[in-house]
Amino acid sequence: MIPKTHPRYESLLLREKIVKASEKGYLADSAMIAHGRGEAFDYLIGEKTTYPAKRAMYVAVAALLLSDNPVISVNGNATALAIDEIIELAREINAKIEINLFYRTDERVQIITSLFRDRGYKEILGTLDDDIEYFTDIKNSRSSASKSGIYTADTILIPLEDGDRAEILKKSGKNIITIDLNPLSRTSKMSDVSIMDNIVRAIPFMTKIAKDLKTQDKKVLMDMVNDFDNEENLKESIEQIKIRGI
Ligand code: PTJ
Repeated sequence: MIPKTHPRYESLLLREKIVKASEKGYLADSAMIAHGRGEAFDYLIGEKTTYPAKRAMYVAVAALLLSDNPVISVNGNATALAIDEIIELAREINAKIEINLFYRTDERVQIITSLFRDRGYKEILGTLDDDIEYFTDIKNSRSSASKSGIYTADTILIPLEDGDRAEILKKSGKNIITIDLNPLSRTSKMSDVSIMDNIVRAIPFMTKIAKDLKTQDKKVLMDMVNDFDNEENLKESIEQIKIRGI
């Protein structure tokens, strides 16, 4: 039991979630390393949502609301840290959710499927019985996607995504939004909108934004998307690390 007075209370709670998920058997072997990397970057930004991240989140939600077939991609870490919040966001923006594992095994897919279905989210995609398509001639799990989900999606939210997989999705012509605490990652650099924030803060904040933006005129949303410069925003995100580090 972690005392609430502990200065690193929130951060330790997240570690506990990751450990429990690992015990349940649905995390990748390297999930804790990925989490630790994220934690280090979060520490550098003071574990708070920065202004450039907020700006990116507004643009991301606008892009998702404008899309015909938006999909939220989930892996082991995202499920462990924010499953309820992801379901809430998906319902708010009318997006699908697809299990998309970098280290895909039937066992992991099965456990994650059950976690979503147990919460009443029956329409989860990327399951063992889903219709799978491949983006490239090389038929491996890196290039696989659900036919009615990521394969035909126009915009995909990919939290904590590996660079190789992000590259395949980008090359297939998708509009890519990432939530990644590392602004220097390949995924952050190649995405159309990169949110340098912790998934546990970003997803609920995006749901709030969606409630607000849903009533906006399409033209306003389109202007938000068109006026956004991801490279510039990432530079500002890196500046935030420098500012807080002084
Ligand atoms: O469940 P799987 O098989 O799909 O595997 C998931 C991991 C995360 C292990 C896999 O995709 C992987 O190896 O990812 P990477 O290449 O380590 O990239 C993960 C990125 O997420 C890193 O840049 C981390 O800094 C970042 N990250 C880690 N935790 C968080 C985070 N970003 C936002 N919020 C976090 N809590």
